[in-house]
Amino acid sequence: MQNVDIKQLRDNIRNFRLEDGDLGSQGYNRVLLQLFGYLGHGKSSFINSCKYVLQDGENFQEYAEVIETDDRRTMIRNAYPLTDVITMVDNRGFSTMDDFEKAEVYAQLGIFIPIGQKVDWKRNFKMMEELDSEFEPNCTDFIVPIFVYSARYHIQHETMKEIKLFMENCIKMTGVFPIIVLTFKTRGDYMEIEKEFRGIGAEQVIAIENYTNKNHIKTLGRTTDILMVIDSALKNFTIRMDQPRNPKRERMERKKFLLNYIHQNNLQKEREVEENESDEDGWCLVNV
Ligand SMILES: Nc1nc2c(ncn2[C@@H]2O[C@H](COP(=O)(O)OP(=O)(O)OP(=O)(O)O)[C@@H](O)[C@H]2O)c(=O)[nH]1
Ligand SMILES: [Mg+2]
Repeated sequence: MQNVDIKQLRDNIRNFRLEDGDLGSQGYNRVLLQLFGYLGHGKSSFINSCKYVLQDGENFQEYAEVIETDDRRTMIRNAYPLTDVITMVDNRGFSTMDDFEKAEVYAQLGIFIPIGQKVDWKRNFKMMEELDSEFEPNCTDFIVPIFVYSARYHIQHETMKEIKLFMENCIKMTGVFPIIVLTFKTRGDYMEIEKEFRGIGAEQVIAIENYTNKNHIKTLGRTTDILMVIDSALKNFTIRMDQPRNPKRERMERKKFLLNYIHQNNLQKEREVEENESDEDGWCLVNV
């Protein structure tokens, strides 16, 4: 990977145009790199790193706020343009990855929740109503999901099984297998974690070390790794554009999938409440 020409890679990204394929841009006007993942795994830092490697010089700036403490987190889904046609979105990190959070992530990934809005992880599926009254559907963004995971944390087998199902739904919401970005490359056994992700079908797993306020001397390896992530995202766009696409229909299908997912979860939760209530009734009868 270190033989890649950084200047070439950077120029390709800076000059990337959506209409260069044989079939043109097919209605898309932006590639949206949607970052998601657990709290504090380096999503905001990754955005700053991407902006940094695309600019000349070593004047590091914090575009996306990086949080050093556990009590303040990225709350608002902000968009950060990298070029005229490539934008990154800093989604709110999830903590438990329960059914509510998952549904919210699917809605964020599919851009069924407007960008620039504060995200409250709701303890219900109220977003279904919001989805139904969607005002201006967004059919012009080509979404590439990027799952950010810190190489400092080993993944349990059971959690990996859950992540696999989660990834499958992310594909349904975007049409693309999430690119896995392993942050903190020098702080953990990233090869082991890479193997785990490849084991669940991930094709693009790239370990990186983010540039941060404290440490931003540009090095060949770090810069190349980060540019490779953006380059991989664009390759996903290029390959999907080989086929005729219908952005409106694809979005309709995603919405259908999301509504059905939420509906099924609602039913499941109602069943659980009913079961609990009948257990309690049974308990009362036994104890009168
Ligand atoms: N050494 C090192 N530190 C990192 C790396 N990535 C992030 N950090 C640090 O990890 C902490 C959390 O990083 P953030 O970028 O705020 O993480 P986040 O995923 O945006 O967090 P939330 O918004 O809370 O979900 C900060 O102190 C960063 O400086 C990395 O690759 N290497
Ligand atoms: Mg953040």
